[in-house]
Amino acid sequence: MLHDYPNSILTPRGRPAGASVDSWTESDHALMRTAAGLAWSGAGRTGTNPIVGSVVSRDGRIIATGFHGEKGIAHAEVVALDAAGEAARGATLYASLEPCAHHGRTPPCTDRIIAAGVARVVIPALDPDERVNGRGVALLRAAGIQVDIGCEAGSAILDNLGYYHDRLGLPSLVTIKMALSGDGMVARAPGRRDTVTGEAARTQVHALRALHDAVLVGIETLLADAPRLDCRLLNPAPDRIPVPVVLDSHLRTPAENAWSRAGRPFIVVTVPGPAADRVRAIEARGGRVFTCTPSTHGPDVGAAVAALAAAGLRRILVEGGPRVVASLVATGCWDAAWYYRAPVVFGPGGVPATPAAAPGDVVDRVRVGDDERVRSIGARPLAEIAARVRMAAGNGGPECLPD
Ligand code: AOF
Ligand code: ZN
Repeated sequence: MLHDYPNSILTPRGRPAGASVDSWTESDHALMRTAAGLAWSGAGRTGTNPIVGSVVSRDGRIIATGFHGEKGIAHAEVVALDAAGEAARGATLYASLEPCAHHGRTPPCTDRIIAAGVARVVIPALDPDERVNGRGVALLRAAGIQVDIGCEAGSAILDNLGYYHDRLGLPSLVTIKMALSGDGMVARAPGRRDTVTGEAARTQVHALRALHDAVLVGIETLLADAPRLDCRLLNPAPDRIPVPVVLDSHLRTPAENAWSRAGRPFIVVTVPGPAADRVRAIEARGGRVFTCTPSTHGPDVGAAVAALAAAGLRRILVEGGPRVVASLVATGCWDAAWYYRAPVVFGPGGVPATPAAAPGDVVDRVRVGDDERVRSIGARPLAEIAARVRMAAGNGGPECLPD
């Protein structure tokens, strides 16, 4: 059994009708996971909106599915209900976010769900958007629909963590991604570039990149791997790709690199007193140089995250190397970790991942192709999100959270 504290912290207590918190069925879990998985088809095309997926089901079987494909167009629930047609009457609707209750670019999903005659709605957690935040649930319940909250909550919140950060006014999102071998190595030897995970995991990482504003690596990773840090495996392509960022105290970043050749802007974060000719060379090729306070090894990562936020880059994905990740974890400056472990052995000469396992509270563990993905959440977002959702719950919204 997984350690499921983050999935349970947002679980409802004393729901008015139907199941208690302990009685999510395997089918509820599976269908919610399907809805959440569908949401990723919109990654990188929903702008500041969340990614949302939805499933209409009867007797545990899927009748129709939908996802929010693009900012400004139909929401996931509406797509799924359109596809279901009359079959939605009396069915259960799973949505990976609380259905909206407001007129935005599209009419409220709650109206559509009520009109369709859905009998039960299952969601992981409330929408933190203040226009919704419990109102969706209240409207559905007032129309006699059974609404069950909390299924796969931790996983759904992790999928949309950047959105939760934005809407709750939390500081920058720092996500750590690590790809490691079965024996905990990121490469077979120092300075080497080794493919670790399979195609499915790599594609998923490209979708994860599409949900971030910047992808950050240390200079050693840049010099060893020359990573492109783009989203080329996604089809259709996202609206925009994240800005590559390198932590580099001695400005060893080649001005001529994969990003400058592709005409992509990039950022080099260094420490005070950089060599003026190096700065000029980097700037001439479309790079920007940020100067931040130093720490033991290179620029202070917390200061780098703050400098990126000041430049409008608030969702940061950190893709290595081990030293950068270790310093983020040591300083508590991280929110989520995605660890992909591949079934290969690199041996004792390899470069160890640090930390060797996902830090913090494990939220979920799934197979992605031949690899295993373990996701965890840090104390910062968990405490904040739980507190904020609890506040909304006490404010005329649904009863929702354990004390
Ligand atoms: C849902 N299902 O699929 C999505 C929701 O700009 P708009 O009109 O699309 O509204 C965006 C807000 O709607 C967003 O902040 C969030 O509250 C909700 N997004 N809700 O029921 C969806 N994408
Ligand atoms: Zn909606």
